[in-house]
Amino acid sequence: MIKHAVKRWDIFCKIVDNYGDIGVCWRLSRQLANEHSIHVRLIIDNIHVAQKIISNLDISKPMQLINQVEIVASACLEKKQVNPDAVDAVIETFGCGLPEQYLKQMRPETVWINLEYLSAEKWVSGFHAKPSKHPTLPLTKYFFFPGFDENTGGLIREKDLFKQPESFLNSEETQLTFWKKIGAEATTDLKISLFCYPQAPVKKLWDALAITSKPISLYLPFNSTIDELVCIKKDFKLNVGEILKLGNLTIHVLPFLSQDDYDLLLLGCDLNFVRGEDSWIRALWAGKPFIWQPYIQADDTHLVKLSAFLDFYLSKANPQNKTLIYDASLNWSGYGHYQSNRLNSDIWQQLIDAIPKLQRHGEDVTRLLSQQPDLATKLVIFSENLQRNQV
Ligand code: TRH
Repeated sequence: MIKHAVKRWDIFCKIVDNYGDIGVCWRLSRQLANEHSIHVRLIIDNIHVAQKIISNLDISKPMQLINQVEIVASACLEKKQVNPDAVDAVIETFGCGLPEQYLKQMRPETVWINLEYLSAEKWVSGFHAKPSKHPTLPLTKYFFFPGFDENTGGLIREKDLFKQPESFLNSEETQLTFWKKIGAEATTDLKISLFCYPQAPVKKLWDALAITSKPISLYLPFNSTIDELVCIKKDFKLNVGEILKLGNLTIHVLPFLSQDDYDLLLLGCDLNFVRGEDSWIRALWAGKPFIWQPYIQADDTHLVKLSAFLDFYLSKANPQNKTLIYDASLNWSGYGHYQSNRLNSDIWQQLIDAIPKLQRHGEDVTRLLSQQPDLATKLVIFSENLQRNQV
C-alpha cells in the first residue's frame, strides 16, 4: 500500500495502437498517486508496448510498484488476483470495457467512470459527466470528457508543471546536459521537433526547410512510423543517432525518449509538430508554437476535431497568425483534400518567420488554460461527489 493513501482506484488501459492510450493513463496514474495520495492500480493489457512509455517496467513481473503506481498485467485478472472488493473508483479509459468477471464483482457504490478522448468540439460539454445505467447489473457508469472549457473535465496538468520550464530555460547548463543526454548536440540553430503520422507531408516540409534562410535542426524521436514516413529515397532507412543534412536543414534521429525527456524536448524547441492526444497537450503546456496532427479517423472526422481545436486555439489570435496556423495545420493533416485550395508552397517558410509572434500567442493561450482546474483534480472531486451522491 502506498504511504498515506486513503482511496484505492483501478485504472484500466487497453492499448489500441501507438502510445497515446498508455501515455495518458501513465501520466494520470502518476498524478493521482503523487498529488492526490490515491493508491492507483493501473491494469494494462499489453505490458510490452507499455514498456516504451514506462521505461523501468519489468515485463517479467505481473505486478510492480513504479513511481507510487501499482502496475498490473491484465493476465492477473484472469488468475483472479485482482478484484474490485476494496476499490473506491474504477476508471475505464477510452471505452476499453471492463472484464466481465470484474464487473460482476463490483459493488453498486463503487464509482465507475469512463475517461473519454479529448476534443474541443462544442458538443463535449453537453455530454460531460452524464450517467448510463448498466442493462443488467446495479451499476452506473459516468462519462468524463476532457476538454478546453470550464464545463468539461479539463486537461491533464501536473501541479508543478510550470516550475520545470523556468529551471530548464533559465539554465544553459541544464539545457546542455539535456541535449547530451538525448544524444543530440547543443546548437544555435532554430529547433523543431517532429512526431507525426505517416500521412503527413513530411517530404514537402523538409524540402521547404532545406531552403530557408536560417539553419534549422529537426529532432525526430524514433518511433514505429519512421520507415513509412521517410520516403526521401528508395529503400532509405533512418536509424537512431543518424544525422541527415538537406541544405540548411539538419535532421537528428533521436531514440524514443522517456515521457519526461520528450516534454523537455518540446520545451527546448522553437516549433513542435505533435499528434494524437498526449503530445498535443504537452505541446500546449510547453507554450511554444505547434502544429497538431489528429489521429486519423474514417470520414475525415479528424478534420472536424482539428477545426474545432483551431477555432478554440485561434479565437483571440490576430488575423495573420490565424490564417497561417489554420493553413499550415490543414495542409499537415488534410494532405490530398485541401491541397488545391489551401496549399501555399511558402507556408512553412512563413511559419518559421512568424515563430516569435506565434510564441506570444501560444503563451497567452497556455496562461489562460492553466487557470482552469486540471483533469485529475476534477476527476477526484467528481468521484467524491458521486460517493456522497451529490452529482
Ligand atoms: O501515439 P499517439 O499517436 O497516440 C494515439 C492517440 O492517443 C489517439 O487519440 C489514440 O486513439 C491512439 O493513440 C490509440 O500520440 P500521443 O497521444 O501523442 O501519444 C504519444 C505518447 O508517447 C505521449 O505520451 C508522448 C510519448 N512519447 C514519448 O514518451 N517519447 C517520445 O519520444 C515520443 C515521440 C512520444
